[in-house]
Formats: sequence, C-alpha cells, structure tokens
Amino acid sequence: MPEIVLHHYETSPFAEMVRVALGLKGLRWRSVIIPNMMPKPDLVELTGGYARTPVLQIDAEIYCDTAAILDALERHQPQPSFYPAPLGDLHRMVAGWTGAGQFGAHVGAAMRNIPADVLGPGFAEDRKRRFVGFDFNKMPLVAPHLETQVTVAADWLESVLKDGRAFIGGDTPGHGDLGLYMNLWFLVVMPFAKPFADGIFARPALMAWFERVRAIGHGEAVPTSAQDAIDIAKACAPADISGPVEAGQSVGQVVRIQTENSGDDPVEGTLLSCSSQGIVIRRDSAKAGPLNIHFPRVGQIVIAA
Ligand SMILES: N[C@@H](CCC(=O)N[C@@H](CS)C(=O)NCC(=O)O)C(=O)O
Repeated sequence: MPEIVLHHYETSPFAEMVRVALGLKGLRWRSVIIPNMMPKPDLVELTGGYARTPVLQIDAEIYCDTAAILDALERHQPQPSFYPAPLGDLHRMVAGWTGAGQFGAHVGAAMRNIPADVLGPGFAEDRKRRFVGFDFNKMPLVAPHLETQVTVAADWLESVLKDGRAFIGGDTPGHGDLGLYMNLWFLVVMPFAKPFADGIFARPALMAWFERVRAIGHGEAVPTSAQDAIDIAKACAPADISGPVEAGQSVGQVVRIQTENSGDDPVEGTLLSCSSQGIVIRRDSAKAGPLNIHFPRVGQIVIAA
C-alpha cells in the first residue's frame, strides 16, 4: 500500500482543506507536523524549496499546492469524487477563487486583532517576506475592507444554499465546498474576530452547510516524524513519467518552478511533464534520493534554467 503523508500544521486553512479531503475519501494517512514559518529544513529536503503549507507525499511523489494534492488524491482513490456532476471542474474554479484574494481577506478579518505576543517573534516578518503585498502592520488599515470581501462571499454562499441543497453542487460535496469551508473554518478557529465571525455565521443555510462539511472529518491520521517521512521516500522509487510537455519545452531539460507572488526559493529539477494537468519535475534529495515533485499548472512559472 502506498504511504500517504501530509506535511502540515494545525492552524493552516489550506491544510484543513486537505484534511477534510482525506476525510471525504475515508483515507488513513500519516501526519507530519511542520513549522508554521521558515526555516523548514525537513520539508525543503523533500520539495527542493517549496515551503507553503500543506505538502502531500505519496511514497516518493511530492505534491506542492492543494490543487496538485487534490488531483493526486483523486487519482489515488477516485470515489467519492472531488469533482461531482453537475459542477465538475467548476469546483476547481470556485476553489481557485477561495484560495486567492478570498483567502487573504479571511485571514485578515480573522487575525486583525491578534496580539503581537500570540503571533510570536518573526512571524509577521516571515509572512511579509514570503507573501508579496502582505503586511501585518497594515492590517488595521485594510481589515475593514477585507471584512467587506468576506461578507460578500458569505452572502453569495447563503444565496446559493438557500434553495435547500446540501452542498454547492447538490447532494455531494466537492473541491469548491472544501475551499469555501477552509476560509470560514479559519474565522472559527481564530478567537480574535468572534463578533465578526458570529455575524457571518448568522446566515442559517451557510451555518448548516458548514456543519455538514465539518462532519466529514479528517479520516484517520497517524502521527509520524519528519525523519520517517524522508525514510519512506528513500525506500521508494519515483514513478516513470515522460511527457507531455508544452511547445518549446523538452523532457529532461533543467527547469526552475517558481510559485507566483511567493518569496520562497524556486524548485530546480529536470522536466518530466508540463500541461494543463500539472507539472512534474525530477530532483535528487541528499537524504531522500530521487523524487518527483508535482505542481499544478495554474499559479506556477516554469523557467528554463
Ligand atoms: N496555493 C497554495 C497556498 C498555500 C498557502 O499559502 N498556505 C499558507 C498556510 S494556510 C502558507 O503556506 N503559509 C506560510 C507557511 O505555512 O509557511 C495551496 O493551494 O496550497
């Protein structure tokens, strides 16, 4: 049986999306807790530089970004699908929206009153350096605007759900539900915005839907050390993948993958495939051996090295 390992930390909304995705598939998985800011030496040993949260590992395959992670889980276990009809791939579009400006808006609304000592030393600087345009010091100024963005999303969700459907696409949940859920979940777990969160959750259809998604749970998590995760990767050979690639690219060329709007290092490796289905590169880790590193195509810049 392939080993599924999630590298994450408790308070990450994107990690919560994947934990619920693992629950939806009813999977048993290994849980490696990573630091919530740099440095992350054990994680970067596997990814080659990508340091966002979460990262999924299946044996010697490393999946960066929730879009690649959900695709990997969908291939690993197709049912129940994250992309049920009638929305299908529209779920990806909804999740893409929740993971972009809406993510920042919910984080800002949830953390606007967080005391500096709770944030911890170095955290604000880490986020400023690694998230282009993000600055905790500007939060008091921008938070009122961010709250309006959260309110619009909540109004739209309430309007979609008020015909009585269980999930945004009907009877079964999908990727879009999980994206909407992760942002609202962050408002709930951060205790610093309670009056605002209470106002958002005063929408009855949204509240009932939120509880339905929460009830999916996280599957079965088995605590695992970072060293064990590295050992799992080392014991496995990465899959043979060869193409397709985009015009002007060739399999085997050295490339760097840079995440848009990120201050983290690009990941260098040899190109195995690159298409709308995603990007795969091969790299050698000193401790884990050869690895395939997977990215979604959306949001990643491929640079010929
Ligand atoms: N597009 C990425 C975004 C991931 C992301 O920004 N995660 C946040 C945590 S929720 C993060 O990486 N924060 C910095 C860190 O954990 O070091 C995805 O879908 O996975």
